[in-house]
Amino acid sequence: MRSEGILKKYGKLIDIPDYSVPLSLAEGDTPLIPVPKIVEKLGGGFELFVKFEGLNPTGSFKDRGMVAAVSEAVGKGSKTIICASTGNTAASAAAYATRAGIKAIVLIPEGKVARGKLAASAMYGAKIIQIDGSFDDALKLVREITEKFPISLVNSINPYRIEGQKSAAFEICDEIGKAPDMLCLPVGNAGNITAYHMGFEQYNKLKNTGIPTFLGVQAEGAAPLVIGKIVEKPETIATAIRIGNPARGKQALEVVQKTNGKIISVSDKEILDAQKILAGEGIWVEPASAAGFAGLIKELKAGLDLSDKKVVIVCTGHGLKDPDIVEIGMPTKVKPILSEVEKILF
Ligand code: AN7
Repeated sequence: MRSEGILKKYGKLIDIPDYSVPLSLAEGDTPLIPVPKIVEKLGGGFELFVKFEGLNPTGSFKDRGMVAAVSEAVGKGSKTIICASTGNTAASAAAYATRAGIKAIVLIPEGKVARGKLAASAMYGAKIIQIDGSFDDALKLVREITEKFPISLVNSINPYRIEGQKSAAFEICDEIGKAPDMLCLPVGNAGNITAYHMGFEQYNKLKNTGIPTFLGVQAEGAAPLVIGKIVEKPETIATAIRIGNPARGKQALEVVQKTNGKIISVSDKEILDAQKILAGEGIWVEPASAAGFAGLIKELKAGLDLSDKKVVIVCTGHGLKDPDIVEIGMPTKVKPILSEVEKILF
């Protein structure tokens, strides 16, 4: 039941210390939406589902990990949490901190955070600090700050973030009855890909549900795991994954190696095209969240055979997070008279 939140729903399967003070904003239990019309457009012959993580309480998948990390932090007596963020982690940290009655400090890269995310951090009352640098610079700083001061770090290098985030893999198995054959998802700091893999492995040991092949997708201008080296100045319209030095990059590479998968990159145009196709099904996701789907399209074009397979694309954040990326154009304005409206209707 959605109102439980993931800690209550999955109990001991999510390994956080007993001293934790369990929180909930009723995160998790996001829908797995079949998209058969998209499958037809892509040639047919397989099943495709969207795990719409944008329907979490703060509009992104981060809530799953954050509820676990903040529950642990509060349990050990932390009065302040801190994170570096391209926006979604910040919003989530801010929400759970205020829910728990503690403070959140968020460090964001200058000028590149989508408006919906910044607005959320402000509304939830976080202290927002802009860094004249990248996400990677911000992450380095929060590591230094937490070494010096009694403040809890809630980026995905915090193991409890991964513990919570793996619940999405449980849900997918619960819904389909087993793991899908393939899982496609965007990769930024590589926490989510690490968490999904852990979740599928754990469920497989318990329930023999299997493990999917992972397709991790980065944006071309921020694809350190594809080119094999740190990107000093990452650039992409998918600002959520504008990350040049992923903290869990090594684990992400292990995941794709173990599951016979791969990490590829897609262009900003491919990301925006994929975003539009999903919106055409009534599923509006933020640009980064369309990257997994963009990668799947690219692989299909390159000859990937998915016959009779079940594929899940993880859409990590809601489209409302980043309304500025949408070209709206000026709606036609008319007088409030039926005949005037009729003139432009047909
Ligand atoms: C919508 O909020 O890193 O590979 O600071 O917001 O686990 O990092 C966001 C990442 C994908 C990548 N999709 O996940 C942050 C941040 C969305 C995101 C990712 C992010 P990871």
